[in-house]
Amino acid sequence: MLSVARSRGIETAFDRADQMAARCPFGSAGVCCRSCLEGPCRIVPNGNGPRRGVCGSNADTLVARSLLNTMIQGASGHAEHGREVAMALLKTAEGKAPYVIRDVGKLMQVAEGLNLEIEGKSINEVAKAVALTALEDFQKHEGTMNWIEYRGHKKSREIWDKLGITPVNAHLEIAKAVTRNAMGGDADPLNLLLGSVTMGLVDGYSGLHLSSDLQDILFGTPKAVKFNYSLAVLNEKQINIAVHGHIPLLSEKIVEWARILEHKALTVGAEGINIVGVCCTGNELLMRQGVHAASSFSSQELVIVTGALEAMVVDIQCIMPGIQQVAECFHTEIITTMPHVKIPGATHVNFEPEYADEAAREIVERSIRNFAKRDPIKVVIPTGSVEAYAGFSVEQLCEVTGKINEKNPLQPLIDAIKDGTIRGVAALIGCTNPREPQDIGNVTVARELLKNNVLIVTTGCAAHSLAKYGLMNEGGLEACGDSLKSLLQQLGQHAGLSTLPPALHMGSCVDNSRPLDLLSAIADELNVPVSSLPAVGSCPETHSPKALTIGTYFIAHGVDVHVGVDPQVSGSNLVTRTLTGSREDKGITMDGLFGGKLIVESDPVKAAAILLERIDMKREALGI
Ligand code: CUV
Repeated sequence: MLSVARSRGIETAFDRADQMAARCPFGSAGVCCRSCLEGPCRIVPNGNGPRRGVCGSNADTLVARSLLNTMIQGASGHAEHGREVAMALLKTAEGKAPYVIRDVGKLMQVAEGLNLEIEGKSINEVAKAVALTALEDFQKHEGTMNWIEYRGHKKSREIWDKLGITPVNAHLEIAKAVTRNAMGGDADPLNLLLGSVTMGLVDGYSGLHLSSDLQDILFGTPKAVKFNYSLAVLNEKQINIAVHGHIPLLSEKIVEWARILEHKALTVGAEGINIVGVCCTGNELLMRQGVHAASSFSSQELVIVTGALEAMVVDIQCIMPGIQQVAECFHTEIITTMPHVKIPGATHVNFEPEYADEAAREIVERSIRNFAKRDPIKVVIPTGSVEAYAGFSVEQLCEVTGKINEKNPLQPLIDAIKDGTIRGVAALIGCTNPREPQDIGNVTVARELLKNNVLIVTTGCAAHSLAKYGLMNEGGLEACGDSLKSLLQQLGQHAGLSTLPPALHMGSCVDNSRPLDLLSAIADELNVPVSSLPAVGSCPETHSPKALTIGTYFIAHGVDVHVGVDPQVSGSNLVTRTLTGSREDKGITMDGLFGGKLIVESDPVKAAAILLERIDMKREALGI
């Protein structure tokens, strides 16, 4: 599709990435600062030129501040996601929004986990109490975030409390981080790095855990489901609507309204309405509804280049403004839906949970009307989509393993880890990045680990890569080492499938709560901290600050995290050493504090080798 775009003179992110080839050395090293009007300052820590900014900040301070800045962005995005969903749950419980509670069991389980009274209460009363408890995590001024009390692993929590970095409420912590990062604020690089860890925890608990829990309550906890991946999921004969972004509140409704209005599609000569997913909104829908996925982040513009897309509906995050320029070459209508996320030239259909039905209906009707404007000569849809299985929530996994050990569903996994059938667990997460060859890093790390019997769980656009390259269906078993392969086959039979797929798709970026829930449960069974487990995270192709914040949340639990893209901290030896150093090294390191560290390696084969080494190191320390 890239060559189709180029042959038609349509510019995409891949072309712009080429034009941007020379990276700014100051920005890359994290040593430029635009925090005040004394600057902008850029310093040269090891060469000829100024070694401090006008205010006296040195490279360590600048690099730590610029990292914290990235973390603030990441944490804010996910916290806002959580808050939006909490508001939607509240309005649903109050009968003001047209959603229903699809998973009452999960609602009760979450309410109990939050120590809420459920005896004698109606579903809506419990849902309201859960929503208000969630919203407290953006309001309270003392104590600890409710979701950390509920979901945080006790042994990790002790470390955070001792360091004084446990968040009180998301908005308070974000405001504090912005303040400490401003000119004249915090200048201590180590203190700033601890501030980054707090952002990781804000992201993890007010963003990831809170969102996954509440979305499961509203839309159902994911179960094994089949979907197809690639641009070939667009259907030439149907009205195609792509849903893109992150929050599934509106897109769930669009799926509903597409079914209701299917008959209208026939009146304009289409054979039906086909919803396809892009990025994490796509992940949300495929996990719960089996909606086909068309594209990850990098190639989002190429969905439009097919010429067969009637509308691309976007909510928040990871939406390239470039989609509008591409859409103007076709009949595709870009529809923004959030008041704080608009694109010049795009149509805006405002979304509020109260008016979800009206918004979804308008969007589907607009798409139906756009079908008449499609130019058949411009339509190019690649062929050959890949079948994939997803929906592996912790609940779904335990349902499968519970068939082997009903009393203790995790035991079969723990036994497999202990006896080496599973050498370790890796969460393959994060994005694709137009500056990197798409999917190669994600797929290579996964294949290297699978070959070595590492169980892969995956989320986000990394999951798109693995689905596209066949690692979510039976054929992908050839990538696995022998012991992992037979375990997946054995478990699959209990799930009523011929095998579990090599890569277990756990959902969107906010669903990075799920791998951590799995690890926490295993750690509890073994009575060890999460940091003792032979588990790692890998983010080979990230572009997003959110992925770095998620990585930090993993590190705060003592899980090593690999990043394949330069995190822009090389301007400070102190910051680099603190993040990437080992516990045996001199000075303070993340590994020493939390038991997990950052691994920066752009070569995916080398990265996998390092991850295996760390897995083996943790196995040895555990005595398994
Ligand atoms: Ni949140 S953050 S590109 S869509 S995973 Fe995809 Fe996932 Fe990264 Fe964005």
